[in-house]
Amino acid sequence: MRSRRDFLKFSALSSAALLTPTLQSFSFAGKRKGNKPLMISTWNHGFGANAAGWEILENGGSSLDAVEAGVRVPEADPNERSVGYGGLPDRDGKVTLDACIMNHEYECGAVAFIEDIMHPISVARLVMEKTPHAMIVGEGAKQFALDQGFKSENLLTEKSKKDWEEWLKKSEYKPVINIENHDTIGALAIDAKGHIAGACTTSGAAYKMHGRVGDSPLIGAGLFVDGEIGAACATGLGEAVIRTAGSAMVVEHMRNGKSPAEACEMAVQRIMHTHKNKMENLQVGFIAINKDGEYGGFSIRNGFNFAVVDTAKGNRMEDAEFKIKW
Ligand code: SD4
Repeated sequence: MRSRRDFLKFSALSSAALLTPTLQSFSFAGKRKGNKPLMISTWNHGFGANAAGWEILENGGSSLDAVEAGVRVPEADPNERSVGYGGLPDRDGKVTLDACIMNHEYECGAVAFIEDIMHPISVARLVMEKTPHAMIVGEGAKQFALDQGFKSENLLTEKSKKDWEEWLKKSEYKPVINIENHDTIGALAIDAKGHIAGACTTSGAAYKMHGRVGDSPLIGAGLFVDGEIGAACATGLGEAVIRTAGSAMVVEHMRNGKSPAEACEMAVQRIMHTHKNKMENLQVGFIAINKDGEYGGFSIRNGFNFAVVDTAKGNRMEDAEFKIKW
């Protein structure tokens, strides 16, 4: 964690940059080029997600199937404390999940504040494919999932329950983001046909208020796909991403000719500008890909990494570029 001195040092150094209105031309992020098909996924758990997605992509399958299969891996893993089964609960001890998915044809589906369903991403996909709606929340989302044959199951593991009970002793209301290296999983892929898709799923901020929904299930905030341009997804403090329509902004920067990494950096820059009085411990990261198979990631602070898989180099972890050292 940064000391107050570092924080002041950072503030003095960066306030001029944060206040300049010329953010459009301010970019340091490098270019990273993969080849198609390609999949990238957030954080260390992105590695397992990529492995599952890659089985589909290398056999000629669709990017939509790949991202869904990919993010189902951490959703089902009780050791991933920020996604699906085993996710940390809200302050009332309830595990409530948010997810969304989008294909290359501007079709999307989302669920938010859903309980007892291990794979919200697959429910989100069915919202997209089987309903005229884009998003269903809470009890309605659970009912829809049950009607579609999903099982109701307790997602609060003993370990997450213990941690929550420990938290209750102080009940300090500070939604915790980026605990260790486990967080929201966002996955983006481009398949052999050149179709792009994305998926994002999370248990949200640990010990959040009951009913709180973050950016992750919100199309345009946690995820955005434009089949003609590229795709982006976000991780970090959802409120900051919502306030800036983060992922949609990344895609718009790519539309205007920026590389994925540059576009992510510009969105990070915008968040830093709009949150200049709320920067303490603020972390947000984006990953993005474009139609040409370029990809990139950028975060406010160091520590954000993502997995990349393609035929040239296989599955590997890469660090995102960043603006501030913790
Ligand atoms: C949220 N963006 O609910 C999610 C949490 C997250 O890194 O991504 N943390 O705000």
